[in-house]
Amino acid sequence: MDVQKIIDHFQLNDTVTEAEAFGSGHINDTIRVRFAGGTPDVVLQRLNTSIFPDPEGLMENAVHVTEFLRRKLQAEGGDAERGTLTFIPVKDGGWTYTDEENGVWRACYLIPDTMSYDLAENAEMFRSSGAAFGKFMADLSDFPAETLHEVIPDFHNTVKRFETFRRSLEADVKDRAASCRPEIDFVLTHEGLAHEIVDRIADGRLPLRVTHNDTKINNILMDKTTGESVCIVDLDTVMPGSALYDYGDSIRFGATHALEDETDLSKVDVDPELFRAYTEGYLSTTADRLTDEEKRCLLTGAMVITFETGMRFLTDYLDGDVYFKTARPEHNLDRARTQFKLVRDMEEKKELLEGIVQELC
Ligand code: GN1
Ligand code: MG
Repeated sequence: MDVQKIIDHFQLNDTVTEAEAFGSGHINDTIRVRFAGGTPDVVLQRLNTSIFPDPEGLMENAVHVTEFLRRKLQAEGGDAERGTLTFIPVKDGGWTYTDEENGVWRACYLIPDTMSYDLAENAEMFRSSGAAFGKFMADLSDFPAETLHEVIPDFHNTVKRFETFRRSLEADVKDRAASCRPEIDFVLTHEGLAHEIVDRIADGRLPLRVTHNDTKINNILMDKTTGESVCIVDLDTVMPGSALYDYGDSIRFGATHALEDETDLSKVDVDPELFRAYTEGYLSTTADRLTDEEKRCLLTGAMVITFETGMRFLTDYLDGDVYFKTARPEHNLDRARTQFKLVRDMEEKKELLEGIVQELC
């Protein structure tokens, strides 16, 4: 791939000196680009267009959201340069460049002196990420939701995700079902969980908000020196959704000391202290906005999204690994197993975790 040729289509006029793979996303390809002539480093990404069929719509969302957040940051005297992403326009107009092989590219400036973590280094870092994701939602509370493109319809509709799982199980195109019976049974016996949030949204007990929808801690850039949250990234799935999925997704990914694809399940459990830290941080920026029902359902949100994510990994395993990037044959199955182990652990620690939520609310 000729990175210089791609870069030349963006409003950047400089010579590329280095291009290296960057980050740990499961969907898009990400490259960090350095330049000879003083242009700050750029993050270049090829979007996965089978998952994101409307990349220009996706980019309109991302640009609109970052501009909105930048204005808010400026108004409150924050660091607007580091606090939001700055996307780079394409010379011919728009925000994406399509190459000869139909690869769709977008670019933004890298935010200096920051890094992202796949696991929180300590409770303080996790608390700070909770405050940042909470603030993101709070800042977007007056964003015009009706202008957003729905990039992936029913993204966190757990009931539909369950139906998709069942279809994949029936088709069993790779003959893999026999090798993951315990995981399949886990999903089938937890069908009720799929309804917990979807049904409450449907009958109005829970509100829709503009949410991030992919609140893994590695989607926050942290200051390299202080460990403070600087900027929220990966705005690809910003859409109307439930606050509970955002809160829950952070807990699923970060309130444990194990990676999402850990194969030693004895290491996979929820650490109540990390759970407390995130909840504290999150409520510090959202407590005055969340409804009583949302507060009551926080732990449920964590259980539902963890179940949903495990079910998505297992569905992809049954489908033959066509959605998430994998690095080994049973990668998706390993990921599904960690998620179900976490759900089981949350069930076991339910009283303790509910107690923490109630104490903090
Ligand atoms: C995907 O690409 P990445 O790593 O930001 C996925 C999320 C999952 C996550 C699981 C568009 O996110 O929904 O929760 O993997 N993104 C999409 O790690 O499906
Ligand atoms: Mg993502």
